[in-house]
Amino acid sequence: MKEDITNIETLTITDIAELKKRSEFVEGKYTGLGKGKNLIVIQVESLQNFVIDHFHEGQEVTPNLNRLIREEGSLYFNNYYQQLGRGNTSDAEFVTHNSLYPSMEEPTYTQYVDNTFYGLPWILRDNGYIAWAFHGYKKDFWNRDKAYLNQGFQRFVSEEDYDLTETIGFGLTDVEFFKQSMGYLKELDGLDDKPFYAFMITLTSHNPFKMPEKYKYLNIKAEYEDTLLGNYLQAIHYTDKAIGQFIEDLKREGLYDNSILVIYGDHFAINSLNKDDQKLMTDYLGYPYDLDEMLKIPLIIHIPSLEANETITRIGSALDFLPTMLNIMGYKNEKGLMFGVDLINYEGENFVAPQTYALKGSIITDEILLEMSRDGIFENSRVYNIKTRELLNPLDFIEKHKMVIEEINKSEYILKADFFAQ
Ligand code: GP9
Repeated sequence: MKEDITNIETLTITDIAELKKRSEFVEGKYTGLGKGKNLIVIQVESLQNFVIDHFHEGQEVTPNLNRLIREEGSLYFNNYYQQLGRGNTSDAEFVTHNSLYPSMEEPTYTQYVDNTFYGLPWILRDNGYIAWAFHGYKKDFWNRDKAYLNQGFQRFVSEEDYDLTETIGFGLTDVEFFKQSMGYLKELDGLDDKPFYAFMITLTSHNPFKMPEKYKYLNIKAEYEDTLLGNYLQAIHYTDKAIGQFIEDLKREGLYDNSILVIYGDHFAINSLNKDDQKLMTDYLGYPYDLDEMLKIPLIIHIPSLEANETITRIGSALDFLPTMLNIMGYKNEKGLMFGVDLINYEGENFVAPQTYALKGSIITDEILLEMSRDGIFENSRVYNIKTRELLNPLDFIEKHKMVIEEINKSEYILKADFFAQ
């Protein structure tokens, strides 16, 4: 069966009412714990979930992230997936902030640069915050400088604002990025008597993950020396160290206890669709390195006033970030529509609908992974039980597949129609 999965012409009144209902604020667990506090969100380049609590030859790969996860006040989402379109890292930002699917035609920040949005920066601003973005690379990369205006950022601290005292790969090292950003955070702190939202994007752990000798802190097992995996472990360990130093600096400057700190990965580092890398990873991890493991990124939220520590296993993706954060921050989304759910309080079945590295119509739930066939014929899709890896009949999941396509099409209509401008 070859099907028409193209765009829809309009949203019905019922569709809009249903989306509005879904986007309504519902009080629940942890609601409002972040109200009035600063929010610092760090989007980490290529941070995959498998490195969390992972040891290589007895060495802890991400000791600082692990410590943060174990700390009182931390929520760790260990079943959380990337959601990208053509704009890679920039789409990770877009989906995270807006709870809309990204465009699959062009990077969303380019194609819809002039659209009206009501994502996290705007909602926080409407509630008295100042919102700045930070990234140690060229401001026009991914069209960020232009797109950030309608995303709601009031200032973009980019490469031209930092001293390029030390660079690796693309640009400014993460250690320098965090060190120099602290000056701007101090400027932001209390500015106009307002709390702040700081969105920080790291860079050093970017593919091909080649670190200078002096920053190769791990002893890599001989067989992984100079492989993509060996290089990645070195790079992500370096970034973890930089984050650890930043957390210490936040404490020293008195910002830690008055800020919600969020850390998540933008997207995968090692591609499971490359057969050699898949085999290398499967042998290394001792379990199948398939799409589900590849697309999983960690999400960590630290709330200073929370006297609890929790690992949240409910499935979710970057699409769910905004409703989840709005619950914690205690602010309503009064003007926008969201396709994600609050991962802390939502009780229904959630799903992830990847469109990169799997075709539109693919779906991951807590139980199954349906991967659409490249020939577009539904019967040729691969479906398996996510726990046992047992192969299942795709026809038993056709309703889920249709639902996912509908969701993506509705979201795409919102972008194409510039819906929030109406
Ligand atoms: C550059 C950085 C990398 O600004 O965001 O983007 P990517 O190549 O990973 O999409």
